[in-house]
Amino acid sequence: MAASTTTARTTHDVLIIGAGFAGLYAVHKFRDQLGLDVLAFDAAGDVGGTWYWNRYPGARVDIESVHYSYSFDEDLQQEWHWTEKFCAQPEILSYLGHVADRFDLRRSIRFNTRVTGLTWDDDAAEWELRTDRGGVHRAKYVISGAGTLSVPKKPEFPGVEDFRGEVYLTGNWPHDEPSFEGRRVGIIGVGSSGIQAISELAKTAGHLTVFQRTPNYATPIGNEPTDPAEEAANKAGYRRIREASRNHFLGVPYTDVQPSALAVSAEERRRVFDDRWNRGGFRLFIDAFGDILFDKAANDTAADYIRDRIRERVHDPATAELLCPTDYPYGTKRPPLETDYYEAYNRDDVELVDVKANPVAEITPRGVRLADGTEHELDCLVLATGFDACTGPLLAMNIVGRDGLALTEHWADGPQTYLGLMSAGFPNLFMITGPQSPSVLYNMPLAIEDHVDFAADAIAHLRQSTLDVIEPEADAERAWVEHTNELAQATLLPTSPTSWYMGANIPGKPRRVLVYLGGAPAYRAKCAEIVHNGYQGFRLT
Ligand code: N01
Repeated sequence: MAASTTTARTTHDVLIIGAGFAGLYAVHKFRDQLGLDVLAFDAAGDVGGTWYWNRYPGARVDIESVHYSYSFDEDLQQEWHWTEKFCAQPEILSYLGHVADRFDLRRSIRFNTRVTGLTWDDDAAEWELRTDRGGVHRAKYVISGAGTLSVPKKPEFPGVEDFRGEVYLTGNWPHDEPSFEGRRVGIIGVGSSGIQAISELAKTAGHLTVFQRTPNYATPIGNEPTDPAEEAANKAGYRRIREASRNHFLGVPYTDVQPSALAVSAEERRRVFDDRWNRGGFRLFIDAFGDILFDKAANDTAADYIRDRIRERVHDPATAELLCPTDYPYGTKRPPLETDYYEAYNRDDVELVDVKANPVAEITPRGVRLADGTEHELDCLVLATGFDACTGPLLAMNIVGRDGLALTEHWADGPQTYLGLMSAGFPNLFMITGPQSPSVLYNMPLAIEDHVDFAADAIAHLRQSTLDVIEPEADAERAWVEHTNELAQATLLPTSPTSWYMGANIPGKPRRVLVYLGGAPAYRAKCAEIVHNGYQGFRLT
């Protein structure tokens, strides 16, 4: 993709940050449906957003592709064919490329262009956006589609720059696929990325060393090739499927959840867990019993079940025990989905190293040295160590709002938003799937469409009313922050010591819930009510 070379000063109606699911839909919505003059930016060389960067072996969606896709255009959803139930990264990237072609979106996007600053000009009532290519662009409205899991956590291991082998970040994987054939590979991190990568790396590496700090509750994804009959039925019923998805907590049309794991017999519980385990996806987490995320005793039944299944799959009992999470409830860290993950540890050439008991002390030129002095010699090191989630992408852009207020200052104690969409003091800046919205706990493409539609309706409303500015009232923002915190306190989430949901994976990051835990339907109803009441809680001027 040819990069734009302009350092020009330009003015538009809407500036859009990102060319992933959010940015692409925003370009289409504002340019083609509202008829506005838009310009978008992405640091990447082409469209794709998170699916552009996360191209590590095994990268795959964990919500069924038929659901994890745009719903805004009937022809698009009818014409596209997914080859698998849960598609791998290259296919998702092709899909986003197809969307860009179909709606001719690339002509409105400057690629290889990173947004380095965004400042509100109160006199002109518009934003000034600066890029690393020297561009200065102005617009009344800014849509951030900068993503939620798009800023990889900085490597926190001393000596990493002196390692003589190759270092790869799952969240910023090279385009030329590295070869691991016959090589000594180490990987740090067993979250969703690590687990997907380990399952694949185990097949090719000469020797794979997995450095695990906190084991995870991974359950089967249940991937399979697309069944033509099922595809035809899905396409015929897409309208109903999307409606059911939008009325579900997680944005998927699952319907079998029972109220309580504690209200049924042990046999019935086992039957439900077996059924969800065998069908795969997030069913065991979200479609088994409704109290798993809220009641520790209910959660224990699911956690015990998963641990039993891990022990069945891993031959060496000591390794199996090391892979069993014991010190945090199931689902309080994002549960990964897997294919043959646990079986990888039955191979002679895969070794599991416990870096909770014996932490990584440093990266040496030859490999990884642990606190007790043991050194693991490696040719390649893969860091699957996660992201500065939800707030990181926004705080990285040097955003300065009304009266010189920096977003970093306003959010010093954690994100302050209204609806997870706007922040007081930052007028006309819409943060698509921002912190304190359902975002990563909602099917992302649908969450994105809802937010972009909200922003488009708000802007259309302003224009019809010959108004210029929408901004949350400070009281409404305070109440929303309180509400999201209260919702989190009613769940088991705050009990996890390292979950990125709570900002707990980044040293020094305030421990605040980063997602809205009331579920997508309640959130959508709240947004609709606010609009119905004349954008209640927003100041329109
Ligand atoms: O990151 P993570 P991720 N020493 O934060 C370990 C989405 N996603 O990239 O738990 C040793 O989950 C850390 O250990 P601990 C999905 O929402 C989706 O895997 O902090 N270890 C943990 O094991 C997901 O939740 C898909 O003790 C260190 C790991 O690194 C989110 O992205 C695929 C360490 C980080 O796990 C993030 O997933 C991939 C240290 N100093 C991602 N620092 C799909 O399937 C960190 N770790 C769609």
